[in-house]
Amino acid sequence: MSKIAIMGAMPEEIDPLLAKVENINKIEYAKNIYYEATYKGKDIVIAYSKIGKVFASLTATILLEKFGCNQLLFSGVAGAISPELKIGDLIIATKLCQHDLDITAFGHPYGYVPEGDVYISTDEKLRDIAKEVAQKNSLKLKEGIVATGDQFVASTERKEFIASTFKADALEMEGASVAVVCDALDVPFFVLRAISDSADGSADMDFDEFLESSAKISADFILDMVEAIE
Ligand code: 4EZ
Repeated sequence: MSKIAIMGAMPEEIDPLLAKVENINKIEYAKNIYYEATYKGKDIVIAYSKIGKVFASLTATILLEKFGCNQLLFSGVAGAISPELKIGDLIIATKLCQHDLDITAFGHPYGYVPEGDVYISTDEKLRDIAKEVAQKNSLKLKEGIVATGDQFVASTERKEFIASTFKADALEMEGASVAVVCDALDVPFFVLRAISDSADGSADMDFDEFLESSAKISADFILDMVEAIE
């Protein structure tokens, strides 16, 4: 039986999920709250991790190892890099990287550590389901590279570095760490983000203005995907 983990980083990213799911059972564990629930007859577990790679890997690990989830969907907001992406637009990650991982002093590429990979790919079947959902609802959905780091990017310089170094289309602060966990445990995973800002000088103000509305766009899409998952 499938048990689907749905993760966000912030309360605002999971609240629109909690508003629509049924049979919620709240469990406190490891200084966080996990919500077992059902949606259209499917078992899910929802949690927000808190912001950043460390909290996100902790939560992802618990969702898989303690709650036994056998697939993981991340829902949230992101800063746009690709000029195609406007506020409210959806992007699914083909692969993710850590833009702040840097042992280049030893001649290694950015984002790389020995025995790791610069990029980790998301599950192709889940991406296909996302494309079906987008088509059915006549929604625009971009596929691209998502770069993750423990920084809220609010400068064109940093944004350009991430764009040119990783060919990234969007950036956020959790995706690649969740990817590391799911890849290590061989669990199919998927990352969806709706754009809240453009990671530039006005990113902080845009983020505050659009966090809630963009988070809801992502969450509503994720629930349509849950329905479409076999
Ligand atoms: C992190 N999330 C932002 C959390 C910011 C402030 C209280 C997504 C995100 C993001 N991350 C949206 N825009 C971003 C940006 N410009 N840089 C990094 O996943 C919390």
